[in-house]
Amino acid sequence: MSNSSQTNNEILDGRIIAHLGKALIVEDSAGNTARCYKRSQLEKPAVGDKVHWIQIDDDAGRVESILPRQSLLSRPAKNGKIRPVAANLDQVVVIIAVKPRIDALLLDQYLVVCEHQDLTPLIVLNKCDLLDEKSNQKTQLLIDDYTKLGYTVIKTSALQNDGLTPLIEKLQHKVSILVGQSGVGKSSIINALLPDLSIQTKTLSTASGLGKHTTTSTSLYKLPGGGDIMDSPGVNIFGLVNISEHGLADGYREIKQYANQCKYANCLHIKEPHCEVKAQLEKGNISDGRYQRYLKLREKLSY
Ligand SMILES: Nc1nc2c(ncn2[C@@H]2O[C@H](COP(=O)(O)OP(=O)(O)OP(=O)(O)O)[C@@H](O)[C@H]2O)c(=O)[nH]1
Ligand SMILES: [Mg+2]
Ligand SMILES: [Zn+2]
Repeated sequence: MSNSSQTNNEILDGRIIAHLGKALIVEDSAGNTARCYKRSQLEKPAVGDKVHWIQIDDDAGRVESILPRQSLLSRPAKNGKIRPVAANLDQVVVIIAVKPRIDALLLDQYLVVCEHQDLTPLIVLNKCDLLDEKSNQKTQLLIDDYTKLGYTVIKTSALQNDGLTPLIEKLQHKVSILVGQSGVGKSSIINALLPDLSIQTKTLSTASGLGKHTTTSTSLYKLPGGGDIMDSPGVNIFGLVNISEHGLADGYREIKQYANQCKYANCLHIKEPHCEVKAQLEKGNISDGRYQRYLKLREKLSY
């Protein structure tokens, strides 16, 4: 059990709310935070990890152990290893932006990972204030492809505080992470949801150089109505590491739906005869755009 007494070596409950280089920010059940480092033999921690820790000083401590994780999102690291990013997530909020363009290939990539890791995805299309009538129609067609598949798509403008109410509803009482390319407005959305917070966004930091990620580490914030939201750096956070050829196909809901009707059990829905996926594509029951992106991701993964 956690309490705020300063007895040394007393095991306390906590949760990692930020990971800053070597330092971990741990929050106890009373909401106090401490800057901690981890016991040297401990595995790599992730934001969202529930931990046991001991207090060493007023606001400093050491993480002793990581409690079992309900889920873990990882990303590939430079050395071919996998690095944990966020733990105990209920939901992954994939942010795409109207401008400079909607990166549907990246969106599909995130969705495949969510399907693969059994994480609930939510799609947010931000910067909708930049849509004009023509681009709005085109965008709606793309959105329709996803809603037909059962995905929820919320249109927002962090700039104009639009679309935040339906977003808040989806975030209530859940632990969510915002992912997406650098500059799509992840931090801006969190700032719009939590106006007292003021996380640095690109506008404030253009002086630090173009092309740089504004957010450099993952952090967790509490929503007033219950629920937590994590901001992440705009890196291609999870890649498609460890996803097999068939895993990729299964990550497309519409392909998975028809794959068991293909003649060959190992059909990859490319040029095989009697492929039900191709048949449904020709009938217009599978979106051509989604299918083309499936092929592109195959190429990207060089199967
Ligand atoms: N027009 C418009 N601009 C927006 C909106 N949301 C964010 N922006 C702008 O987009 C830029 C990038 O926003 P950030 O919130 O820093 O983006 P990010 O996704 O957190 O980027 P990284 O931290 O680098 O991953 C800033 O200049 C924001 O002001 C929006 O809804 N409409
Ligand atoms: Mg950011
Ligand atoms: Zn097939």
